Amino acid sequence: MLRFVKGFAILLTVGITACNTVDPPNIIVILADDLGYGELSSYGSTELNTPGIDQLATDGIRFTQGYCTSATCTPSRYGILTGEYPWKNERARILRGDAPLILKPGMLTLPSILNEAGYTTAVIGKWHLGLGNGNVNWNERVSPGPAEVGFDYSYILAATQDRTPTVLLENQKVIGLSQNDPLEVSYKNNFEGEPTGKNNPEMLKMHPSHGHNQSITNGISRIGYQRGGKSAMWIDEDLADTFTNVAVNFIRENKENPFFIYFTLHQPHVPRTPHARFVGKSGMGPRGDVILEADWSVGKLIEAIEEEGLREKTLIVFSSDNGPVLDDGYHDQAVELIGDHNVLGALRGGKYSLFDGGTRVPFLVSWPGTIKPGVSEALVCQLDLAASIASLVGVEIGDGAPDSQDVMKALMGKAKSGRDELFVEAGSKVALRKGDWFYIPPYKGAAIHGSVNIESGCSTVDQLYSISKDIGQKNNLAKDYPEVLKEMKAYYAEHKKNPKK
Ligand code: NG6
Ligand code: CA
Repeated sequence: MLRFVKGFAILLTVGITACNTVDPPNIIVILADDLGYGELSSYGSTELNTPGIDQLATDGIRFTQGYCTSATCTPSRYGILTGEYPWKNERARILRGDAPLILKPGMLTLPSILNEAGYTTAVIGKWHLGLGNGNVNWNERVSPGPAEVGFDYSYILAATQDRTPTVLLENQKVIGLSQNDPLEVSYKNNFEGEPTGKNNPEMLKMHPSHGHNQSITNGISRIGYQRGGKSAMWIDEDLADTFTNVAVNFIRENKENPFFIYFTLHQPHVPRTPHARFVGKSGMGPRGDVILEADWSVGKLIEAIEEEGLREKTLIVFSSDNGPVLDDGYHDQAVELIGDHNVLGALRGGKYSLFDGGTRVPFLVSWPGTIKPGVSEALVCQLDLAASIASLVGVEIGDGAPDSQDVMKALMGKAKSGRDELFVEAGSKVALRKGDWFYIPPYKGAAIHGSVNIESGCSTVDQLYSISKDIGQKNNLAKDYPEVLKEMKAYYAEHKKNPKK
């Protein structure tokens, strides 16, 4: 399926620069977890100061209409790595910590494209795309996993910080495991004698507000059960330092050849556990503090790139896997201490929502010396990274990454527009952005997700919004523009197939 374009191969081997080809830059895709559109200073936040990430806005392009494909994590990440809409894959939904890998081994993926182009590829941070075949023995190498879908190196948190197993894996082996204390994981039943958040609240330093009352690690109860593996359990407060150090080392060790890092931050997803250095720094409690911690982490990566003299040879993309949420299951004062911080900017909705707040996210692309800094209104999606980067490095993807569009010109600031249309999803529900219009079909379901207090976007009637005139999606124009509505519905019916149930 992959075909390595000859010109680029020559370029690599002979080391000459063809006039219409670029030297392959290192590529780093940084993904925050649940960071909203309004949370960076560069996107208008007056309450949080994010100089680390903002460097990428200053020396790169800040996209105002950059999207992920889904308002939750697993499907959104599926979209980035495969270039396929997550609603086409029944299994691309929020996964348990013991779920099997939902990518097919050997399939074309963003890292496999770069592998083909001679890059050394790594994923460092949160994975949440499943591991193994469904019956994992955590005490052996877990396979298939990142290596089987194009990553040469992996250092990952298996699912989410709030799900078992609460261990890290390096190259698909649990780190720090002792043979005498094997790790077992279950999402059905607790293991006999093991404490839980539900039965042993006295052991908790952070209490759940909904769910999250099963196995306890480090004074925090999670979703899912586990037993054993005590020597391998992570300390939440150290995760940021660990992932940052691993990424910095990877950069230093691979500086001679092109590399790709998919650096997936675990912040500000729950449980929010800032290192002591960041506690109290935001004035917003743990949620704000971990955003500052994530910002530090990104700053450290950029610093390492600069120290190695690689800044002009490195393309960095920063984005978020879905929109923001305040109370996502723990009492951590995210709601109480939010003050004037506007997580959404002018958008409506948030994580889990069909409205723009679910999927319109910070989106920065920086490559000093090659990309001229600026602000772009082009419609671009993380889904497009696969085809765009393939075109940049000269790999033909044939019928792989089927929904990914080559928008490299827009990403480089050389075109004002990106893609013309985009389907976004929340759970099993899908909406359509086309041109300036945003269409949400009628859906049954509560208008507000009760536990998180976020508008779902569900309504029993058709919804049609003009994004340029109504960024907050307040005025439903379905009745005023029957012709547009008809066109949107027709396009939707024609292209949105294989629905998830
Ligand atoms: C939800 C969890 C939420 C979060 C989410 C996944 C409960 C009550 N809520 O089911 O806390 O873990 O799944 O988030 O358990 S995501 O960003 O990884 O998609
Ligand atoms: Ca997420």
